[in-house]
Amino acid sequence: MSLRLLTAGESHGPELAVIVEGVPAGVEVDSDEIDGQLERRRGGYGRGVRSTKIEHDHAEIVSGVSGSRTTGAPLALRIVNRDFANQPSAPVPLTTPRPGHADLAGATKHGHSDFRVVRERASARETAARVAAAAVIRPFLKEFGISLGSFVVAIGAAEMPIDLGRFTAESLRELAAAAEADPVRCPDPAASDRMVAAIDRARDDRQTLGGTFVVFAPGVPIGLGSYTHWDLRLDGRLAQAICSIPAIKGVEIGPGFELATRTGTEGQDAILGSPDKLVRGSNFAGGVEGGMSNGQPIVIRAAMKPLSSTRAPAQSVDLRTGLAADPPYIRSDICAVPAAAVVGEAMLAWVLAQSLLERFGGDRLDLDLAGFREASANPIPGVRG
Ligand code: EPS
Repeated sequence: MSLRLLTAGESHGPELAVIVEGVPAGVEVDSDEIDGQLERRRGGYGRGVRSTKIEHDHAEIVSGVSGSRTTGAPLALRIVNRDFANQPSAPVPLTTPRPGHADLAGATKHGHSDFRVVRERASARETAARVAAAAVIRPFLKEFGISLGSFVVAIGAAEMPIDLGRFTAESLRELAAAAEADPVRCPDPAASDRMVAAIDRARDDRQTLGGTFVVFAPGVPIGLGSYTHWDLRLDGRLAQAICSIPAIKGVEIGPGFELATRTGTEGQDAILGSPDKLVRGSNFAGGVEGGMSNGQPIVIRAAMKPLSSTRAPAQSVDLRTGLAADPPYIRSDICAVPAAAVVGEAMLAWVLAQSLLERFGGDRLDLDLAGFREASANPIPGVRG
């Protein structure tokens, strides 16, 4: 069974629509949990007035649930855009494409002369739909012992020190718990203060800031994904999913870029212990070996570019007049890295759920879990354990 997600809706249209297909029957659905995830995504220091003051995202479940459990039929959800009510009835067309946005390529591709049409769908507002969909599937992952978390590592030049290959499930969970209460979702208080100050400076300078964040998942069973074909490799799928978040320009599995500077021996995660309890000396692989989960926490770092809408002037051309022009400033966030980290969790959840269902599923949660327990009890035929 494959798990599929479709989203529809424009940033300032009446609502976002979500269809989730392929969730096994019997998964608990908690509307408050879904809204809680939406709330996490909406926040973070540096967000603009839209996210902080106008929207109060709520996902209404339209189908696919009976009582409080999934039925196996597609789920439909809707998230109303409160800002729709504030939209002018005759909006001014946008004819000067903004560098860094989808404006120019999107309008050229589809033949639009008003870039607003492109902007409306390209907006990161769409990620609310993804977070709602992932919130539906997170309880399914929990049944298999998989948890998820995230924290912000850098905003602009303000950075917390990390050692990506040495995190344990416990240390990751502690960092994520500390991040939850922090305005920029950074678990290091001194770094967080520097990040907040950097966002304030950027606002004063009419600038925006990007940054990096870590998303992780402990408890992932061995063998999700596959070494047998390129498009089944888990790391490739994870990179695609994370890179599909607007403004993400870099994805690293474990300390991928640092690994490139090491020797083969220095980059290995030693296999230690005995056949009945194998342990690994480190997690430089970020939880993926040979395109498959290896039982270690999945650890990913992603890089987000600074948002391209700046109050400071930008260079462009008004395509009506052909003259050089500063594109109009259209309201934006100063920094959305904390929100992107929450979306990163959603994308990680999604890929893991897809991979789990490919391996164990999935029409019925109880049968999926039975297959999972059997596989866990019989790891490698003929090997002591
Ligand atoms: C976004 C621009 C801002 C953000 C928006 C994403 O909205 P607006 O253009 O209405 O000011 O606040 O994000 C959200 C509303 C959201 O819920 O994430 C953009 O252009 O991508």
